[in-house]
Amino acid sequence: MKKVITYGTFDLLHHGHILLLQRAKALGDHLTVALSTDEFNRGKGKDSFFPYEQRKLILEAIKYVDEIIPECSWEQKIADVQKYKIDTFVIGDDWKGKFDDLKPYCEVVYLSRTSDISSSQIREYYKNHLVI
Ligand code: C2G
Repeated sequence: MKKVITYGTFDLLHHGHILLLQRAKALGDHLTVALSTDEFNRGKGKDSFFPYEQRKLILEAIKYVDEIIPECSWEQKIADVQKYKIDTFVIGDDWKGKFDDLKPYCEVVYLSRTSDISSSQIREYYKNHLVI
């Protein structure tokens, strides 16, 4: 069984996230998502709209996702790859090159980011179109 892992916040889930998860799963038989905790998000300078438990519940409903683990730190990736016997690490190419340190441990794949959508765009839209 070929195991794939990816990491992210996956807030305000949109088609960019789905296309990433779909392509990641297509690279193997089992996809683990390491989901950024709320605390780790704050460290990333992100304040997600949905808290961890709700982002996890939403991801669990996605057919491409087989397992969800918490992402609590930048440094956990090598340990995750070894602990979960991961063959392939996948992430969007907005991170291109940033995780090449994983290459001795697993295949590293950067997939093209979907350009026309982002969670911050969605947040901005609702901020400007909020009708009270
Ligand atoms: N993504 C994408 N297209 C978009 C938006 C996001 O392909 N329009 C991808 C990102 O490249 C990433 C995944 O979807 O692979 C999740 O994106 P985010 O939730 O924004 O995650 P990020 O903040 O990039 O966190 O340790 C790695 C970090 O946790 C990654």
